[in-house]
Amino acid sequence: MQATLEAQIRENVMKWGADLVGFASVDRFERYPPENRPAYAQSSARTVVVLALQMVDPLLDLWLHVPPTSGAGRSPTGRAFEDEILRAISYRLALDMYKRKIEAKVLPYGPSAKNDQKGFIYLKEAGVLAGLGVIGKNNLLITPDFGPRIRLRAIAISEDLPPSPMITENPWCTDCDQCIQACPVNALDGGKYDQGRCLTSPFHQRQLSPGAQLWCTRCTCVCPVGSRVPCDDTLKIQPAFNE
Ligand code: B12
Ligand code: SF4
Ligand code: SF4
Repeated sequence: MQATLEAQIRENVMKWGADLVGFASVDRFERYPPENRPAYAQSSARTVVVLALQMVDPLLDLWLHVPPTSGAGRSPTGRAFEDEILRAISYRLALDMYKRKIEAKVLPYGPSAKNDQKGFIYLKEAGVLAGLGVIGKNNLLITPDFGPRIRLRAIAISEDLPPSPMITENPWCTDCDQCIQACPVNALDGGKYDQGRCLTSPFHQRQLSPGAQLWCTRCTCVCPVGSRVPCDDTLKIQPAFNE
């Protein structure tokens, strides 16, 4: 018996390197403004396939600013090394869909200077809607398998697939505040994420080479949820390129 399309997608993306995959029907995105729904980027979209890659080493979280940083789904301001891995898996999936005569679009990663807030989807929320996890006190998608130590990417396809059941309970955060305590600038105090404060973290944009910066990952490293590999992002090496 031939495996369902859902099972084939699951098997393929895991074989190509994804660590988690979930499916969300486009109607689950109706809570967002039209310009942040999958149909804005692809009018035939029926299902959003959300992929996650485990952050196995904080160094893989490096942001790359060497050219080319735009085009073919890249962010014009740079992209994390892990995002590049996910990008490759996503385009491979899109190509596979094309061979099956299914329309597919790798959804834009984030807001761009040109497009402002239009055309991209909120990936953490897409992860929730595709059943990968819940939003934790650290304001991130936490998954049972890897906690928040993941990065995400999404592909819209023109086929209806059974949506993954959403996780509705968050048993992990109730008696925990490790992320709140670990944040160097108290950006998670009071149960609400403060983007302005987060951006003042001295651990953002640590310049490790002319083309690579490491962003703060404190609130992801400390989270006890999911399987852990050593997640010390303090990097005992001396940054060579700070002024
Ligand atoms: C812009 C951006 C930033 C900006 C601003 C972040 C912000 N939240 O405003 C800055 C540079 C500060 C930043 C920092 C970080 N980011 Co960032 N960022 C993004 C980006 C491009 C857009 C995020 C956005 O604007 N979201 C919309 C706003 C409204 O959401 P929000 O305020 O954060 O949270 C709302 C929701 O969670 C919602 N909500 C709460 N519960 C529920 C439940 C349901 C059911 C739903 C639907 C919604 C919902 O309510 C919250 C308040 O309105 C995304 C990629 C993308 N396309 O999504 C990555 C992304 C969110 N970032 C990511 C990461 C990893 C980080 C950092 C750890 C830095 C790093 N090392 O890369 C920190 C973490 C900060 C934190 N604790 O939130 C990952 C998150 C992975 C994960 N596990 O969730 C993403 C998804 C990128 C990726 N490729 O995977 N980021
Ligand atoms: S560190 Fe604790 S409170 Fe923060 S997201 Fe993880 S489980 Fe929730
Ligand atoms: S990324 Fe760093 S500064 Fe921002 S909320 Fe997390 S721990 Fe705090």
